[in-house]
Amino acid sequence: MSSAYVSSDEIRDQFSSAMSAMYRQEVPQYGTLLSLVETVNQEVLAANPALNSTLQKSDELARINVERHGAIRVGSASELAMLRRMFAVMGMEPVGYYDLAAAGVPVHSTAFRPVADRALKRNPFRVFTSLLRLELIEKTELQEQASVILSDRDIFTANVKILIERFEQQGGLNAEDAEQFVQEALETFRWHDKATVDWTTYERLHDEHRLIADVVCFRGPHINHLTPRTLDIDEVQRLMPSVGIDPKATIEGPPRRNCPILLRQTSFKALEETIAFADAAEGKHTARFGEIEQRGIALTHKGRALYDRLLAAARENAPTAADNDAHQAHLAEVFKAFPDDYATLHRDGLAFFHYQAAQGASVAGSVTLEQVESLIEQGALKITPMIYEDFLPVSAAGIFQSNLGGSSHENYASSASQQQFEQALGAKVIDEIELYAQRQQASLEQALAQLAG
Ligand code: OOG
Ligand code: NI
Repeated sequence: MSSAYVSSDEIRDQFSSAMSAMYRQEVPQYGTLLSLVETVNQEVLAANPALNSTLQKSDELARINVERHGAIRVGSASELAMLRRMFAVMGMEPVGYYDLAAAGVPVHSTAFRPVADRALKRNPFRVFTSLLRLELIEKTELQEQASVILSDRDIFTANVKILIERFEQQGGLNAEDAEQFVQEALETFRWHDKATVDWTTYERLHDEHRLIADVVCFRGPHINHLTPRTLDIDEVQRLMPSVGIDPKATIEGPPRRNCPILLRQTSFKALEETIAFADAAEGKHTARFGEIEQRGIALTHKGRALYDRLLAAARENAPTAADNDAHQAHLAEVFKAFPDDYATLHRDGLAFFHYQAAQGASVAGSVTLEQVESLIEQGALKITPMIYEDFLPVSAAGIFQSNLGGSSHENYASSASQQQFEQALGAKVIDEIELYAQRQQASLEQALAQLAG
């Protein structure tokens, strides 16, 4: 009986809160960040009753301080493929392809996340998952050594593999299995302060690229950050030093706007942690940090092209002093070219929306696309922004780089290879823009059917 199974949404919810508890214990400074985010969120809500009631109505207030994403990095195709099956138990599918090699980070990535409206609303938790591209290491001897080390480890517990198979065969897990699954899955993400290699090997891999050492030298792909939602990212960035947290220099993504677009993110710098190497030498490794995010409306291909163009322009003529205030002021100037009201964003086809039929409104017959605009103007059709659920490659590269101790690597010449990534994953990644377009279309059809009522 299928009702005996716990829903994937519920398992994901349990997993994200178990991960949060584990990470707070592992990285106390992350707990400090969570408290700061909560304080600022409460201040914003107190000062903004309209926002408070919108969030309450949409059922979001209760989850306001819950994490929105985390990130891991894995070393091999088989690890990535098993992760895909593990995330599927939690209703998380691979969405989007991100090439970071172009930005000097030898990985390519996807985001495992829920895709349906209802699932996103229940808990949108995502995991940004990167696969190391060993083929980008020029020294073949080092490349081989790294792949031998990786082939020796199993990042999954025996029990979690049994439970994943059971889920696949039965189509669900009962309450007891689901609970055990969450505990066993958590083991994959746990921190290990003992490296699997000796100090010399670590150093050699580290010298090639710090990220390679991080992926290759440990028993598992420790969660390297978690990211709660903030209602005022500028304020949290400003306040971080006052609670003893060292933020990265600038907030990534678009500037502050009336109609927020895409995603803004910032993080605190990764902490130096003591590691015991296999030859008993002691050393330091930096990998783990905390991040915050603030999301806005999802953009169409056209809107995204405009965003990419403006961001590139802003970066090209960036002021040399890269403190956050100067950076934000500069961005705000450049982004004046991006319409900042929902009506225009809709009319110009720059962003994605949800539609609702206004109470009591109705139309006769079928509606053409042009009529949709006038129905909105007349107030018969309401639009609300569809939130961006994905990531941004330039921002992600900025987050990676700020945690690589500033020792930026020159860009890798090799091109993006989505096909190679999908082969490792054992599945295709879902096109994120396609997904927003489908959700918008479904919402429009439903609203029009209601109007035709
Ligand atoms: C992932 C960095 C990217 C984001 O939010 O863009 C990321 C990593 O450091 O492994 O998490
Ligand atoms: Ni992140």
